[in-house]
Amino acid sequence: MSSDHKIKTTVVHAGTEPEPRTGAIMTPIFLTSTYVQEAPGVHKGYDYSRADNPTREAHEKALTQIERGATHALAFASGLAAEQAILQTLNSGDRVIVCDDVYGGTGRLFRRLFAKYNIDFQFVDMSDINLVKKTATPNTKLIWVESPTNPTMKVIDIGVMSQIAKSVGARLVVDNTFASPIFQSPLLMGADIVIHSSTKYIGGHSDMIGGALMVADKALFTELKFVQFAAGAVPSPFESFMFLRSIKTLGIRMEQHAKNAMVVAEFLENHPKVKNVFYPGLKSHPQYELAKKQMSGFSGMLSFDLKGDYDAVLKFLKKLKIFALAESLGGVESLVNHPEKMTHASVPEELRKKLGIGPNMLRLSIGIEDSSDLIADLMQALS
Ligand code: P1T
Repeated sequence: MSSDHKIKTTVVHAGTEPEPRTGAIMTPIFLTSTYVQEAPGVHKGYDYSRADNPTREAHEKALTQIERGATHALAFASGLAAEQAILQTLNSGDRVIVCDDVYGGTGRLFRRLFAKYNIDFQFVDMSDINLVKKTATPNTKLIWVESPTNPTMKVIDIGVMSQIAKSVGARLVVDNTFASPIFQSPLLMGADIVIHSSTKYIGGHSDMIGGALMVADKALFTELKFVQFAAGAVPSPFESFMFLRSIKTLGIRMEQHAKNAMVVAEFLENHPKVKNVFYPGLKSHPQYELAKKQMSGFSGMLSFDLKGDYDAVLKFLKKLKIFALAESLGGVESLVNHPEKMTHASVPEELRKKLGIGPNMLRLSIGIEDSSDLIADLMQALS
């Protein structure tokens, strides 16, 4: 697929070519673990499916094509498996600077698992650029950014983080899950590795778990491909097929998610029972100008604080009819999540308080339904 096409065209055709034997327009699901060899080591390019599988190959080709600036991509069994592969390139004693409000599971992976191997994770507020500059040293091997962040929707300046990373010889990792490849292209802003929880917008239908890494450098790809092969956290061919199918509608889905989210954010901002709304597309967002500069759309995620006590929050959740109370995001259906008790329960309490993730905060993943129905549902639940 040529990179000259518009993204909505690219996603429809990404990774897929008619199958040579039959002309099948969709890539077949190659459910095979191994491949017959003519002589030892003489084969058609495939020897074992943990290393290579034609359906996964098409999936990875599609991932390369949809993330602008990417030359290579790798698919993993989950977003966290993809993150783990990056960490497995580090050595004991290395340092990682992480934005302080990463997804709870990412923080847990760092604090509870990889800290055991003497990797030093420094969680900092990355909206304070000087603090990041002061924290970066030649021992810093990765600067790890999520933007917008989960769930407080902070927007981090990717270009500036790239300059800081370069100044100390570190790699810049950007978790692009919330923006999706449609609305933000970190590799074009100096990131070395983009990560996605494909479970979210790339999959888009709340029916699969998956992860992706995209890079613009062959040597870095080779290093990560070795980890993928040696550690083995690969998706199954069936899931690769499903992701290929999902990617085709990513463009139109994201357009609708973002349109609906803007309507919902404006509705909530003007509602007397709502205290704060966190959505990068609102002029009241502290980094609205930065969001406008580095994103081409504001995506479908927002958070807000409800006025009143925790009982009021529980009552509101019970009354919702369209929004389902569930973890995860990025599917076609609208979801509501309580970060403090659900997705971010593993974040240390003190940090959660500092970030403002309290009992009254709710996070919405805005789906692709008709926005008037979403507003009506929120309105009746708030009444
Ligand atoms: O769940 P998994 O596919 O392993 O992806 C982890 C992950 C990574 N990065 C971000 C920004 C994420 O939001 C997630 C997963 N998040 C949720 C399950 C959630 O509800 O926030």
